[in-house]
Amino acid sequence: MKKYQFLPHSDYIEYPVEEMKDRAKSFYADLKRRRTVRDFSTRSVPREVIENCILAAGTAPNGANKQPWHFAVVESADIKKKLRAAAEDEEHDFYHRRAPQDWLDDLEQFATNEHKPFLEEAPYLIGIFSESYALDDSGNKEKNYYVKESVGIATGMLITALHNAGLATLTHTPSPMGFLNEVMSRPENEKPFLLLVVGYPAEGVEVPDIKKKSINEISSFI
Ligand code: IYR
Repeated sequence: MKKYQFLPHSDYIEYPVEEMKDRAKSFYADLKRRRTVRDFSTRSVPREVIENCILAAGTAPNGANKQPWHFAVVESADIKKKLRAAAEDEEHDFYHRRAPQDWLDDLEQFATNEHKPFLEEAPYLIGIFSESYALDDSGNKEKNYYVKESVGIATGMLITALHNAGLATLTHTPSPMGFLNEVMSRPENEKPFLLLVVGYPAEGVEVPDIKKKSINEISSFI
């Protein structure tokens, strides 16, 4: 097993306490502005922005540095069309047959439904896949660790990076989403995690008036 060389962590920056407080506060203020939108503009976004946001996501902490993720970025109108058709099929089944009433009740306030025009309208769809195992150059299986945790963290960082760049996202979770492998030509060691819709919000878009839990509700200091 190869051993890493250890180097001084010269990229680390410690901020003076007052600056640390300001940075934490302003980062929260900026992240608080992030909202999921369900209507996207068809305006194009430079590929370079998407690439840098994916590179940022790829810096996520992960099990044994296996980096068990793949980001399949869809630009092709033809693939978007196929994804929309497949997702709408599954979602129709979800909204009209499979979803239990309490789940539908919880979703009602967000006005979601089985129609997914954003899958064709947004300039980018990013299929996020988790590698349940890796394959080496000779096709042998290699173990990955904490795959869901790793991919979940990377996805959060991707959403944050995209927001920071001034783009909106929608975390779309078609269920089941096995069709993503076929439509996006991904191998069987990759499991679809979610589909991230990326672009500018449609003009005049509205978002539900939701509230976030308070610090006391989401944390305890013991
Ligand atoms: N996957 C469906 C339903 C859905 C589920 C949850 I939980 C949401 O927060 C939003 C939607 C869909 O994408 O429409």
